[in-house]
Amino acid sequence: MTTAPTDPESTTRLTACNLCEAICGLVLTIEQRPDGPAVTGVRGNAGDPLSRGHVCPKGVAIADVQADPDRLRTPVRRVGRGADATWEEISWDEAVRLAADGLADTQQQHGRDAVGVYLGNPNVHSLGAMTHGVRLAKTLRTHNTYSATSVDQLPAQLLAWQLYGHQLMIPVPDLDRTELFLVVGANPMASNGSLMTVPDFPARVRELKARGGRMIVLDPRRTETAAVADEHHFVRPGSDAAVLLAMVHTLLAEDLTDVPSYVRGVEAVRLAVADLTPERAAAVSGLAAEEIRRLARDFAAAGRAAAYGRMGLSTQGFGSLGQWAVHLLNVLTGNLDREGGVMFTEPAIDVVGRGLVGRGHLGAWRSRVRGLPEFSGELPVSALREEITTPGEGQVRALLTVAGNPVLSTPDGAGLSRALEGLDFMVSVDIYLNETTRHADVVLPPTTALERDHYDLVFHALAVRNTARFSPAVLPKPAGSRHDWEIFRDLALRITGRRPARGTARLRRVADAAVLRTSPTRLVELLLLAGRRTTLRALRAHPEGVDLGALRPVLPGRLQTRDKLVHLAPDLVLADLDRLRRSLDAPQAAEGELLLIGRRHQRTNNSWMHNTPRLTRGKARHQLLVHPDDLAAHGLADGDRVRITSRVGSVITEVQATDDVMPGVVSLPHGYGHGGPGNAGTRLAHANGVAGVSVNDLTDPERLDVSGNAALNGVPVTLAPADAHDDGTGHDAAAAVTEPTPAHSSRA
Ligand SMILES: Nc1nc2c(c(=O)[nH]1)N[C@H]1C(S)=C(S)[C@@H](COP(=O)(O)OP(=O)(O)OC[C@H]3O[C@@H](n4cnc5c(=O)[nH]c(N)nc54)[C@H](O)[C@@H]3O)O[C@H]1N2
Ligand SMILES: Nc1nc2c(c(=O)[nH]1)N[C@H]1C(S)=C(S)[C@@H](COP(=O)(O)OP(=O)(O)OC[C@H]3O[C@@H](n4cnc5c(=O)[nH]c(N)nc54)[C@H](O)[C@@H]3O)O[C@H]1N2
Ligand code: SF4
Ligand SMILES: [Mo]
Repeated sequence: MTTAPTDPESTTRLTACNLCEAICGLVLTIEQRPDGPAVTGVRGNAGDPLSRGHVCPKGVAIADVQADPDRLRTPVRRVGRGADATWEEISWDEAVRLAADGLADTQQQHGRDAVGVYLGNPNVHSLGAMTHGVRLAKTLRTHNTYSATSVDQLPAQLLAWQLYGHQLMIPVPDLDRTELFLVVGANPMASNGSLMTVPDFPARVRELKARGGRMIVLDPRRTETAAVADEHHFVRPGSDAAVLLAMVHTLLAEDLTDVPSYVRGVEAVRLAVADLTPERAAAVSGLAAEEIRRLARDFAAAGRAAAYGRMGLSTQGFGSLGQWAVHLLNVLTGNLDREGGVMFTEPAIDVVGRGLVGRGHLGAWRSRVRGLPEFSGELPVSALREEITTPGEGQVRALLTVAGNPVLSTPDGAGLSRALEGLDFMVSVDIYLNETTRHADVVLPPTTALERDHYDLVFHALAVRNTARFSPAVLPKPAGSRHDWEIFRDLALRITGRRPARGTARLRRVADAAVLRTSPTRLVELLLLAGRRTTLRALRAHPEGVDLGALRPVLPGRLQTRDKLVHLAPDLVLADLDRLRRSLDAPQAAEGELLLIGRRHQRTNNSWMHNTPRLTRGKARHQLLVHPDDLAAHGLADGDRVRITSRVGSVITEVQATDDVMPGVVSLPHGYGHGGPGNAGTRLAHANGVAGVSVNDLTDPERLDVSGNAALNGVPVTLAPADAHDDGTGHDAAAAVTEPTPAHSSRA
């Protein structure tokens, strides 16, 4: 839609924000300038049926990313290494040749697994990455495929597959109709929701309260979400599974259940949680046994209740058991597939029902060094470093990263950074030079989100309401640029073109090439036709989005299990209960240790929007939050510099005193630790003094959930005043090269 505003040189265009899972509709003001079009205004679109006008500071900063002079617009090749590296602009043809041949040569010489792939978070927010990037990764046919999934929502996918038969069949809280919203380890007031697309969470919570509903938050920190909740309870990091299973224990003991006929396994659950009493949970969590019982009774009595657990519940030592317990609470109280409970979406493009994404599989192969199982084609990213540094057949010698910054976002990032130095070859598809991509031999930057068409294949499928929206590119494709899907196409075609193929393999290659050459927009058009809910033509006529209605009960019909039953007691989680029982008897932290957790802020986006003027201004937010009692016990005061040490590493930063964290718990934000040579993409964070340190220089690749997900939260650390020799960069040179001491494997 183009309107004619008063200024003839400026137009407004509708688009969608692809920065987080809220997928807000935006109204952009675009001015024609001598050097090309510029985004001069970003507003929320009140006409969007899902986001209803919401926009946040990150969404506004999308204009900064577009205008950023440090953003890559041309492929670059690295000359030299480390601090001496320089970057040379090269042509697209040369970049594609260099990248594809480097990967293909490595596979030819050392086998397929010698190339590793890491797919970062923005892939799920790009249509072209979903339609074509995934194909490129498959083309490489390597077992060494990794993604941000295993530092994020892996337990949620694993449990969805086990219970409902498909890894993306994840029930969404029916927030607009629930009466009791139980939030465990999530901070949607800052994150805008995750695995729950709820644009304008603040307004939706106000509506929940206005209709007499309640929100209850369990979190070791009094977060922005806790601050607006009716109840907030501190829980010790990593103790949620014990608390939630004790709630399940109470439901079963007091006969507060209402289980649908298509559910199997209730008796196995009863047996499994028989000894997991509120008293035992109280001892490890800090939440009183009577409170745990009351929470269970309130949840059962609410009629319409939704339990929801996110990052803080997934990325800890018992992530899968915690997610399982959340499902149990919903299913046992009859809140699965109930209005106001947790429900499944019916998106216009049904990635689940149409099998566009596979159901899931586990353990089809294992990582070479540690023997960790794959899930749905991916190995846990906590294993990536050792797969690069451990010699032998199948060693990763070349790496492709796409839209990811694992040096800042995965455990022992500093160690991974050193490992990347040792690769024979590395390619990154990314719009910035940063802590990860600066190690690449060649970086291929795609067009920006505003320069390409978008249809959200993932987040409509996780939204609190069924809607569909197609956003045509709002800015012209710059001359000589390439869309991400074109980069994936060109790399894939060149890599396969070098492999000999005869007979059926040859036919398959021709068919694959035809799909690779089809644009994402055309694929969306075909998928919409097949889904029969709406058409691309209808969506083009309504760029604000089309409402397809509130969520509806769809079970058991929509279950993806072969027998159309919900399997409530999978062996996988039952087998992990003994580990939980052992943890109930052992202290989580040794004498003098504190438990480290992460956090997000409304004005940051993982590791990568730290070069926008809008988001790097103002108060610093990178400090370590510490309870005043713990500060006093360490002889520290607010604002002091402190050395934080874990098994894996050591960093130095300032402390901030606050009783918003529970005693014994400290918090560092994730996605910080910028600066250093070659990181043009985070230059401003450094310049403005808000670079901070990386929490993932402290997190431990040995601490895993049973799913293989990293236990990023609840990391034991010690604090000490930083002495005069500390260099102040936050990256202590001596600590960085110290080899880690052996893991306390019992603790993870
Ligand atoms: N300790 C700790 N660690 C965490 C977390 C935590 O809470 N605590 N959170 C975890 C979570 S939830 C996640 S999702 C991960 C994120 O981990 P990653 O996905 O590895 O990291 P991001 O910071 O999202 O980096 C995104 C990269 O994509 C690039 N990029 C941005 N837009 C585009 C684009 O359009 N195309 C391309 N090709 N590239 C683009 C950016 O420049 C950046 O390099 O971090 C995880 N790590
Ligand atoms: N502004 C902003 N929004 C974002 C992002 C961002 O970087 N910035 N990232 C996006 C991404 S990729 C994701 S995955 C989502 C994540 O969305 P959320 O999960 O809502 O976000 P987090 O802030 O990571 O919330 C995790 C919470 O868990 C708590 N926690 C930590 N350990 C434990 C524990 O052991 N038990 C319990 N009960 N709680 C614990 C933390 O204190 C924190 O409040 O946010 C998305 N939205
Ligand atoms: S909440 Fe903010 S970052 Fe997320 S989609 Fe909306 S505007 Fe974008
Ligand atoms: Mo994430």
